[in-house]
Amino acid sequence: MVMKKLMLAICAFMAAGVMGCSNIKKAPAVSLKLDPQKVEWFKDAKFGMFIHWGLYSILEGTYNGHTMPDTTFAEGNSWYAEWIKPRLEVPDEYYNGLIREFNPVNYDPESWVSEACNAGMKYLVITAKHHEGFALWDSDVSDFDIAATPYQKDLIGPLVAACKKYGLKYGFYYSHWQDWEDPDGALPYWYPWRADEDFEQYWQRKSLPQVKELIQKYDPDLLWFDTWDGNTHITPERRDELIRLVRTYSDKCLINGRICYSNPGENIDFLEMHDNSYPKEMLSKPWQTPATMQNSWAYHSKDFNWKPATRMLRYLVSNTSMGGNYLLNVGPKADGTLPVPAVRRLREMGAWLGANGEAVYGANPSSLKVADEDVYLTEKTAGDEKILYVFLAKPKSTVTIPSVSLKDCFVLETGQGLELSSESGCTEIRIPNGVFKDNSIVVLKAYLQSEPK
Ligand code: FHN
Repeated sequence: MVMKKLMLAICAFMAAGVMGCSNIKKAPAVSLKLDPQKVEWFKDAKFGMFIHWGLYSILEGTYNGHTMPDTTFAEGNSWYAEWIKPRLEVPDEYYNGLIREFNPVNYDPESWVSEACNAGMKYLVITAKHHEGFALWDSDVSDFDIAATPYQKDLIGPLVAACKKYGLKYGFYYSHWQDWEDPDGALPYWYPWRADEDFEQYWQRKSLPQVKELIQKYDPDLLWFDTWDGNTHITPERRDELIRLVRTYSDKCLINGRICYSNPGENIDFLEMHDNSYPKEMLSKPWQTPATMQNSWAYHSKDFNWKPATRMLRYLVSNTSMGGNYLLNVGPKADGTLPVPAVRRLREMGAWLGANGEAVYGANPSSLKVADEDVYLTEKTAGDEKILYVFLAKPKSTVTIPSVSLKDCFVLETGQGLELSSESGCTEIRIPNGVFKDNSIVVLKAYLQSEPK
């Protein structure tokens, strides 16, 4: 295997020398813009599962008696367990040696996918390679991959097969910039800046070829690249080179804005917010919030900061009302099992969506506004009728919808009819106390009266 990769690298190097550039640069010209119709599924889907899984999962946020966050280290003040290597100063030899321990014998991709489906999620995004540099598939251009573990078997292929079987869209997180194992990959900001000509080596030798591999081997529905504020090596030229590569080998794969967070350009397919960040208004493109269930993305056995399902549902509803998606993370354990608190929350969210999903999936933001931060609105069109959905995150006795007249208003889950009254062109909905039986979000459904012709 090592030999195979060495040979491939030599061939690529020789070809680049003979042709003066890599094969990737020779790809035929393609439009950098994807047909907007191909983003429609994403806009309708609203809710996806993010999965952070890699060698870091073995450490579970603790190394050598130190648990993150640990301020005795200069950069140790973070809960992000997938950052344990640089933050708790784990030596390279030790960290990269974890490859000899990674053996997820309980990995059952169908059970992951069925949990995602039962939670009401419509797509899934897994860290094919995070900043640590480790590939969850047998990569042709790197030996720091699953083939070098005791497990040996590809982890991505069976997950893709399970997604196809259950009808879930799937995508890959790929750390195209940070790579802490590659001698030329970018490092965290407190390390010396990688010289641009060195980074270019990594870019051509590993980053671009691995993205091409992921597309050619697995045909993903989306690619999730990762940069954030501040300086990166991702110039507009490299951003466009990567977009071109994706468009050359896939005519459907969506690209997120974090390919170059500070300058995503016009050709990405959706904007990606900062971690756990929720805009207060509509944005110019489809967008998504990547969100944690705990503080950490990767499994962290001492991070007990689990968010309640009701709070996470509120984030989902809030995003939906403003045209955004919610990509909620799960950090599996190194053995391949999902943490119990994550599963419980997924099932609670799925139960709520089972009753109220009609108001979420395929729904659009409403042009109507209610001046109450505990009320969210979405709209749908069904034939000639316009439907308004009103989400009540806190108990209320009345809600006034301005500038419209409504008819047939009822509680979506139970069908209980509600009284309406009109005044000065507004409609007041009266809600009996008994509607709020627990602390879950209550959804009302009403029809908008059409204007007289
Ligand atoms: O550094 C990563 C982090 O580990 C995690 O993957 C998140 C997910 O949005 N992205 C980066 C930080 O924003």
